[in-house]
Amino acid sequence: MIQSSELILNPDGSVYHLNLKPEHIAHDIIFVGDQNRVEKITQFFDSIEFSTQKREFKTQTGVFKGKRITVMSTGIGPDNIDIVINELDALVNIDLKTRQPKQQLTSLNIIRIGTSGSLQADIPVDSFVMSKFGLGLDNMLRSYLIDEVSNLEIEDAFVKHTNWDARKGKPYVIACSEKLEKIIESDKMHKGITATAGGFYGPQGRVLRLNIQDEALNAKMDDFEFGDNQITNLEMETAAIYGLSALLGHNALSLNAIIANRASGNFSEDPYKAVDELIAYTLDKLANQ
Ligand code: R1P
Repeated sequence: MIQSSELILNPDGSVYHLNLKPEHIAHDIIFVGDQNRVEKITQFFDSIEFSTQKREFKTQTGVFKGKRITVMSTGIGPDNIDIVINELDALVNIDLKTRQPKQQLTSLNIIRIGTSGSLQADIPVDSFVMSKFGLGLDNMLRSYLIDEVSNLEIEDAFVKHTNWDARKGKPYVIACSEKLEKIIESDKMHKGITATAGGFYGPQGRVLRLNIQDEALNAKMDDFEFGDNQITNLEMETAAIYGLSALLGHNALSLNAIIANRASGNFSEDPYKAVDELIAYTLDKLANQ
């Protein structure tokens, strides 16, 4: 039995941070970072059966063209992803009354619709990136036993290429769900490795008033190659989503609208438009799979 200090439930039986009970979620789930992006998606739904919000975690479940979908905001960063995916998994794979893991496990389909900065000059603002791999620079996943799901070859090549300082912890690499990749892909999507940082400024090479440990890191990421894969973009959730999903048996795919180009220094003139287009693209693919 999982102790109540380990799997915390609210007085109404919902999971602690997400405020959700098992019946509130669909098995197809869209993650967004920003809580205001949830309704930008569900405004297109035929109906909405459930809404709730606690802190930055806003959830709505409804039906889009006959398909039941849950949309939820994860807030910013891998630490939030640890909360969101563990609590979602508990909703489907732990019996909350007996506090025992279920015998029959359920796989969720999780698609992130995010915003991100491109590292490549030829991936311009307002384009879309699908992450073949997540490259975690954040360490969150290293609290788990990840050897069975992580890609040691890419990790070691990246550590060597960047002369990575071991004091920052070892980067981890996790692949996307091939099943979801096939449903969502098209020639509109750039594909590559998405680097996930544990912060927005120093961890992504931004210098305001503090010196950073490796000023050349973004340039080194820009020219890293592994087979056909380049590091396309930098954001704060993808690798953590891929890692926990792989460990728990869920399918995950991350899509990002590129709103900044870190190589050229450009920022989108209309970042909301790019996100709206990615939302429309993703919903269309999900409905027509
Ligand atoms: C930083 O501004 C946030 O924006 C990006 C980053 O990953 C981080 O969460 O994604 P979202 O727009 O999906 O939140």
